[in-house]
Amino acid sequence: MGDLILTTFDWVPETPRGYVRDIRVRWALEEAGLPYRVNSTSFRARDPGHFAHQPFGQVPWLTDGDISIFESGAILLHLGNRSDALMPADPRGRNEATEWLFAALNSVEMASLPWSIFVFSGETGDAPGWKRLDQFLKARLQHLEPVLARREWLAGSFSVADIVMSDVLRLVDRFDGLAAHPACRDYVTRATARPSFVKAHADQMAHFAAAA
Ligand SMILES: N[C@@H](CCC(=O)N[C@@H](CS)C(=O)NCC(=O)O)C(=O)O
Repeated sequence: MGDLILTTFDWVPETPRGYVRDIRVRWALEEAGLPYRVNSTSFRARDPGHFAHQPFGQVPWLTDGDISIFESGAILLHLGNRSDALMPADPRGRNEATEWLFAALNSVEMASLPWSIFVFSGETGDAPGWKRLDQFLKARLQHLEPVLARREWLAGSFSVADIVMSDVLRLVDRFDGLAAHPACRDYVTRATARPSFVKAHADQMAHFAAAA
C-alpha cells in the first residue's frame, strides 16, 4: 500500500464535465477518507506512457504505490479492500456489493451507455435500432425499479456498488430516462446528496475549469 494517485484528463469538452469516470474514484476516496492526489494526462495527445497505464487510452487509472489499476470497477474493488466504508465487512455483504457492482457495469451500463450516445446524437425517433436499444434499457430499469424501491442501498450499507450504479443511472437521468422509474430516480437523488459525491463532483468541475 502506497500513495494513492488518481489520473484523469487535463481537459475535456464541456458536455462530459461532471460525468467523467474519475468521479467514481474521487467519490470512493472521499467516502473512505483516504488521502490522494490527482494527476493529469493529455486529452489531445495520448502518449505511450498513457497506454501503459490504460490500454484503451482512456481515464481513469489509479496508482497505489507501484500497483497501477485501470477500469473504474476494478479500481473501486481495490479501494473496497482498503476501507470498510466502501464494502460491507461480512462475506455475504461483500459478495452482494461485488455482484451489484458488476450488474451496474455489465447489465445496466452496457445498455445505458449506447442509449445515451443515441440520445446525445439525436438518433432517436422511429429508427429500429434506437427502439430496440430503448426497450433493452427499459427492461433493465423495470427489473431494477422494485429492487431499489425495497432498499436504501444495494448491499445493505452504502458501498462501491452504489457509487457505480448511481453514477450509471445519473447519466440516464441526465437525458430524462428515469421519468417512469421513480425508485431509480430517488436512489440517484439520495446517492448524489452524499457529501462525498458533492465534493467529488465540485472537484472534477474545478479540475476541468482550471484547464479551460
Ligand atoms: N470501462 C472504462 C471506461 C472508461 C471511459 O470510458 N473513460 C472515458 C472518460 S469517462 C474516456 O477516457 N474517454 C475517452 C476515450 O474513450 O477516448 C472504465 O469504467 O474505467
